[in-house]
Amino acid sequence: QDNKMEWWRNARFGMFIHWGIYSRFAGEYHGIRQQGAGPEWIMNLMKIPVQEYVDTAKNFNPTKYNPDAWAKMAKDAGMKYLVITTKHHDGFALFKSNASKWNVVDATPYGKDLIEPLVKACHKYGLKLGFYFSQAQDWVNPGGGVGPKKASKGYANPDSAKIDAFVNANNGHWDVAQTTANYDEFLDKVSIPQLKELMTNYGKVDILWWDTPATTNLQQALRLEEPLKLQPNIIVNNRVKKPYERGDYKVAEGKVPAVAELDGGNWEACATLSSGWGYLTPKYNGYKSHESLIRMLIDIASKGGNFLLNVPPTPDGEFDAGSQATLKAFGDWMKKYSVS
Ligand code: JFZ
Repeated sequence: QDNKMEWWRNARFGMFIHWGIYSRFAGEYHGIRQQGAGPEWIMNLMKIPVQEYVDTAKNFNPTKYNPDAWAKMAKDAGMKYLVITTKHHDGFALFKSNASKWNVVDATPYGKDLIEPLVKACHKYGLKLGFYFSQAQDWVNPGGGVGPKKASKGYANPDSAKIDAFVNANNGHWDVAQTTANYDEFLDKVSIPQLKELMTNYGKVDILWWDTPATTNLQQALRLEEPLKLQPNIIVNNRVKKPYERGDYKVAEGKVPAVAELDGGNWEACATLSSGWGYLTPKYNGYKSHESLIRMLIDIASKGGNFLLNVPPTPDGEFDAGSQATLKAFGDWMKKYSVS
């Protein structure tokens, strides 16, 4: 194994954070519950028009954001690294970006970079730092990928028949604003410049976590990987393009592989502690039992993998009571039984 993988191969447990504009919807649009995937998919699955979605950022003001508290809770739970959605599929950057105004500094009243203070907090508590970055899907910046072609299913939008016709005619795009550039232009103007920003402006970055490559081909993947040369020891997962054959480690999602499926390679399993990767309003949320999550960690650790456990912050920037209780249960268990 190369050297840069050493900390990762011993880490075992990390915190995943899905946070963004979708957290404000919390699984509902015009009072109707979103279905079909996690609440971070609401813009796509309910075909929210680009301008309308962008306008909701005027109410994104996470004044309770306390990255020091997040990092401390991760540390106390026994976690060794933290991976945050610097940008999810809705294209909203949680960092200051010169490549697109669709970022927390330019588009919200909060007006401050959310990533920078979290980086500091990770350093303070000795956590390795990972950036999740949706390199291909971007539903706001023109030319971004939109994922599988999915109809609106007729809920929430009075124009749904029209929208579905548009979706079918435009490769899954549901808003004309998404179609004013092609994917290569999007990569050159938005995705690659933002990767450069992430690789330049936050000191040492330990992980880049790619997701849902959509139509990315090898030539495009190589271009996306170029900015990562600015971080010689960075570790990447295997989702930069399909088939998932590039990267330093494999991600198993949702289920832990059986012993017979292990091939000796580096792997990570990710799962969320509640009912969605993004925040859900309490009436829809359900927390997995502490016992089942601790057993999952044991299972993963015993097979040499890492467990990236997702905690969904509220739109105000807090971990809710259910999330905090789960993290505390891990911390208590670690104190009782951990050997290190
Ligand atoms: C992706 C995202 O679409 C989702 O919102 C979340 O961020 C999750 C962690 O990653 O969803 C996926 C990606 C890959 C698989 C399944 C869901 N997969 O390989 O089985």
